[in-house]
Amino acid sequence: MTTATALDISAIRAGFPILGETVNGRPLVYLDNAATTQKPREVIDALVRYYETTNANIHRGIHALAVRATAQYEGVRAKAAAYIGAPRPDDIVFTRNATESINLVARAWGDQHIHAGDEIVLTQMEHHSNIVPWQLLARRKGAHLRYATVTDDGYLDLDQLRSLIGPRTKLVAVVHASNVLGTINPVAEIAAMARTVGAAVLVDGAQSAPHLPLNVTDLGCDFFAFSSHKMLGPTGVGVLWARPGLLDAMDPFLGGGEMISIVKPDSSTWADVPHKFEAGTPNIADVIAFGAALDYLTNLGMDAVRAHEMNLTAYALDRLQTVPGLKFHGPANVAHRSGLVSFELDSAHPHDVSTIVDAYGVAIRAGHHCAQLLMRRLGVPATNRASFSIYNTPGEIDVLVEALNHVVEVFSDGDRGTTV
Ligand code: C6P
Repeated sequence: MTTATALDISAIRAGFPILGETVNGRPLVYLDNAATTQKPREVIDALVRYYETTNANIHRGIHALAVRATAQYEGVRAKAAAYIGAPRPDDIVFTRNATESINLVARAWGDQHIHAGDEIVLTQMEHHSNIVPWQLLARRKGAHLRYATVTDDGYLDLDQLRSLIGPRTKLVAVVHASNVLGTINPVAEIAAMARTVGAAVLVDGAQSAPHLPLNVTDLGCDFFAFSSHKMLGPTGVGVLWARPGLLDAMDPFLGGGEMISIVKPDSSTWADVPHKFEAGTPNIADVIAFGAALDYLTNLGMDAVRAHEMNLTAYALDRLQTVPGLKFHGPANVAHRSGLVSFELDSAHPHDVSTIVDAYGVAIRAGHHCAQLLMRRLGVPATNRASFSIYNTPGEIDVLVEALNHVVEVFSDGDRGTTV
């Protein structure tokens, strides 16, 4: 393990109230951060402060609280833009989650631009959120889906991907960091391939926005989708960024209050972007608390976050290999992977593994991780997954390894039935 880390992990941990919890009589070891992260005091306080001092509907009232709430909400739009290196806050739309952001594009952009016979290129490592909306669109339009394959060592096969992109390709939709393999895909290179045929590029950033320094302009994509709850913020807030000009040209996704300019009996005109895409009262409180999460990560510095999580991943890969019968998935090179490790034990089903390590206070995920195409490619029904955040420590990985060794003991013939 490399030692350089700029983060003061003890101080960070002290600011996450939930990390003081015990589970099954043991200190909580929370290693399910790819599912959702825990929240720092700053985010929890921002949520409470909003309801105690500010609560009002936004963009509607001219009273003081409405003005205050509107300013705070719109301030987060600017913070979200800055966080991903986007030039204009108005290209940020708040949604409920990354899933809704992708569905918004499939409806509002896809219905306009995808026609019968067109092709949408996806990859075998996509989360269902970046597959099913395109299946629905393809079915509506008579379009076709093409899948880039994954190599045995956990990378996208870029030559095969290139061979899929042709004159019929209208969209390439790709995950930035896989939620199963951890693989960080070369999005800028893929976007350049798409450009050669004039195809649009959507990046699912749900697992990269929490972990990597980002610049959407450098990535060269048209759409970038991510979720607040995976990056220390509250649930119920997603972000869609679109390249300047794209949102203006798109039809609305949902209709209702606040997204209109003029309503007549048979037709309406739309508000300017981004409000055209935020129908109804949005999730004001959680967006404002998401602003505190963005401040928190920005203050830590995403280079330091990335360095810490790379160290943890390198340590985890090293230590997990000492567990008898354990196989992990994804690239061996930590520079190409984000902060998670999926693995299986040859002696036990992932759900049993997860249950037994829970007795040690360790939270890991078991299942197909909403990536059934990838499970099929890996030839497994499910995996276990340990995923890291800024507050995790090598000592916590040691507890996981101790618990996994116990699983191996429990499922080995001589020692069946051992309890924790
Ligand atoms: N992955 C996981 O445990 P939502 O649910 O909309 O916030 O995020 C969806 C999503 C999209 N893309 C990727 C790559 C993801 O990992 C996720 C969410 C969680 O892996 C829940 S299945």
